[in-house]
Amino acid sequence: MGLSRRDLLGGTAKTAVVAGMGAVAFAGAQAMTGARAAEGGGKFELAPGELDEYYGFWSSGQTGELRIMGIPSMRELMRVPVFNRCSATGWGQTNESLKILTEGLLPETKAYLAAQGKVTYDNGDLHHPHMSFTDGTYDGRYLFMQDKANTRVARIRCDVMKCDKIIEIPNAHDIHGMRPQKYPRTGYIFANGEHEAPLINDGKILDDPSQYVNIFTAIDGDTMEIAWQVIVSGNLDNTDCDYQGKYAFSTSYNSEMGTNLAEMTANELDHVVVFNIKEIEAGVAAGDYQELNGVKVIDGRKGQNKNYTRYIPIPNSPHGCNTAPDKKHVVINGKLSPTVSVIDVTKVDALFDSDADPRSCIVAEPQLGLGPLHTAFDGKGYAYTTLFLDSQVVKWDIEKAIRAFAGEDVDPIVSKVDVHYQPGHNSTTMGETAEADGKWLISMNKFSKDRFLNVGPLKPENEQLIDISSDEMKVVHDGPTFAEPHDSILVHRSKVNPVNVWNRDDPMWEDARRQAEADGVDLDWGADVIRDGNKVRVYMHSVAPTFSLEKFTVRQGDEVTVYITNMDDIDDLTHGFCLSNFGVAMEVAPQATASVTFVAERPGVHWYYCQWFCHALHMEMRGRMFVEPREA
Ligand code: CUK
Ligand code: CUA
Repeated sequence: MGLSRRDLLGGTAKTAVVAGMGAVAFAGAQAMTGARAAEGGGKFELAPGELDEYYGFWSSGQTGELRIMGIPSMRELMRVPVFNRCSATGWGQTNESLKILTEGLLPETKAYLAAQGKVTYDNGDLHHPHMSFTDGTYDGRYLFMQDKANTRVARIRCDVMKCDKIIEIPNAHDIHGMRPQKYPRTGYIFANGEHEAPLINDGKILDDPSQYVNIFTAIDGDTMEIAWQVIVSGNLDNTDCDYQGKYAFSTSYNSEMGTNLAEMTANELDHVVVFNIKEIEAGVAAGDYQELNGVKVIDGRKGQNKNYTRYIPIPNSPHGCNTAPDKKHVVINGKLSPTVSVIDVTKVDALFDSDADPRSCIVAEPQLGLGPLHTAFDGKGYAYTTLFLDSQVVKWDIEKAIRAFAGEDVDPIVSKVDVHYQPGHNSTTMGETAEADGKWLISMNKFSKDRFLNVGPLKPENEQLIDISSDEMKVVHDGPTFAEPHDSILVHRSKVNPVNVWNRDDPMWEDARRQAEADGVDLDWGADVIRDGNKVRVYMHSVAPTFSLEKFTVRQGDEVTVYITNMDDIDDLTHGFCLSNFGVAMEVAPQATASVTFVAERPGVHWYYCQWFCHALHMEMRGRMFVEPREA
């Protein structure tokens, strides 16, 4: 332990020392050397060996994984499989990952999948990754993310950067907007069901939209259990919450509850739903709910005369919902309206305490340009809104927008910059926390068109790095990404502290630990083959460049489980286990255990090999599985 892989491989000791020292070292002697600087801003291209100042946590859309980027260099650092399958790491194949991918599924989903010969979904549509908060800023514990495709919410542990929980949300359909509670801590994860369906969707009601509903869900981020749900009027798109722990806000582009484009866009005004967290908790405590699929469901629809929700009218089809780091304002992005609507959270109490006009909490509604989708912030009073149709980002002054709304003759728009092309989300460094620092903005553009070498009809997305350190925004870097990230967060590296080596006591392989104990085998240093009827359990450890078993024998038709424990404890010394022609492959990082189960239906000699380059003798790190043919 403590020995760096970099030292082992003969890398320069100096680089390793600098890397370990963190931000302070970079601010000094190394700054600007060999790096390109944006005029007026910080450097954005790092010299070899230099580390980024920020982690970028990226959604991947329908790819279903989470990606970790370095910002400002825009280098992709890692991919963390979540809702997808991963050929490299064995996610979706190892017993450890299958447990996470299956244990949170609803019974009817398991039955549906079983009928397809599957145990879990293969796809996911991950739009919104967000970190857990304590006291209004990131705390480095967890990342949470949703799956629009199959109505799930997942959690990643930031200590190891692996997914540890996935739950399917009952009663709701297609989770889209999702945010963690900012204050006092996370706490709740708020999750929007976007698509309308009957509350009990068993086929008795079909083409009768008057009986469809949408569901807002609060999940306990610590236990990953559902705390409560609220039935709303209209649909739910994006969501965010305040810095007081009192309210969550969700946009609705289909207040009409239409089922086609014309119906969904019919009304001049849609709305934002305000959820009163304390009132909902009190309602649940008082028993004012129905229990559906084991979840307490509150009725927060219009006309209930309850204090669970309020509906604020907003111009046609709002989309993004973004709370400013001033802890006071929430920006609702107009999409079909060229405006954004600014809610003052201190004026929201009045909506619940009296019969105040629900729009009395709107304190600004500046006209910014065509197709405002999402807004980010710099902590200096400025907001940055993407204009999808104009292919621009607009920088505007929140205070001036409020004064203009009150009748003063001031223009809130500071500047605009062209982006390439059609931006959706944007994010700023620490911008969704109270510690927004206003250094960098990422514009996540849906179309790249001519910006990269042509790769055929399917083009990458284009994510652009923009220097926002001065009034004039400067696009300084184009970054292609694949299909298709929606959202990202930019987290200062001081907030994130992953380990280099797993702890042998990690709960990730609890089942393997229990099984080894039952088999009387040492999981750490095992080299054992246990037969249990037609089930065979093979325990091996790996130390570069060998597996502890150079061969083992099973019979055709046996159900074989192979447990591999990587007893190397040097950082970056990952091994793998690939059983060729069996479709079996998995990652085993330092001090981890991973296991995989398959049926040995192929007689003969089959090689297993280490598929993670670990040593000069990595090619030799292999062994044989003998499968004795079934007796005729
Ligand atoms: S949504 Cu994609 S651009 Cu799913 Cu956050 Cu707005
Ligand atoms: Cu072990 Cu390659």
